Amino acid sequence: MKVYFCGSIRGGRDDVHVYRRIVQKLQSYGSVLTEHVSCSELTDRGEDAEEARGGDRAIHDRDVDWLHQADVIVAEVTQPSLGVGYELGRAVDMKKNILCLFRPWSGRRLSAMIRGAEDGEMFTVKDYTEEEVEKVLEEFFNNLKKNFSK
Ligand code: 6K6
Repeated sequence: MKVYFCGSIRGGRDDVHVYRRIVQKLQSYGSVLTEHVSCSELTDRGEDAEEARGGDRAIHDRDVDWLHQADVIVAEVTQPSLGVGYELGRAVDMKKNILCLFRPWSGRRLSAMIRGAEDGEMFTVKDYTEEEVEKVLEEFFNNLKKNFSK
């Protein structure tokens, strides 16, 4: 299974430790196309080797290509990020299976365009605490496997 993980980069890197924990768990279900999003060395400043290679267009085109390849999209949406919102919009259009993870204890309120996109089928929004993250992912992937085998 190919998993596309979305997390804030230029939107701010405060939650990178949570991204790391999510990606570690996701790797037990398949290959994570966007493992770099969880790397603590990747800052929000844009001084990244990948940028030097091809700039923002190369990043965009490669990520959209990976979105097409992905079987499932998992996004941590507590830290607002334009890029993550864009990826989710594109993924909806591609009819991908999507899980959005939000931590209400952050004091933030999730965008209505994400919360309101929940449809009980392909687009799931799950409120969680950091301690619960592995359990929440287990539940989601167990259900996903059941639906795949139907
Ligand atoms: C490093 C530091 C800043 O920019 C970089 C290299 N950029 C990116 N490399 C890979 N994926 C990226 C990059 N910038 C954005 N993305 C994609 O958008 C990721 O898949 C994230 O899920 C999302 C983050 O968007 P912003 O708007 O928070 O950057």
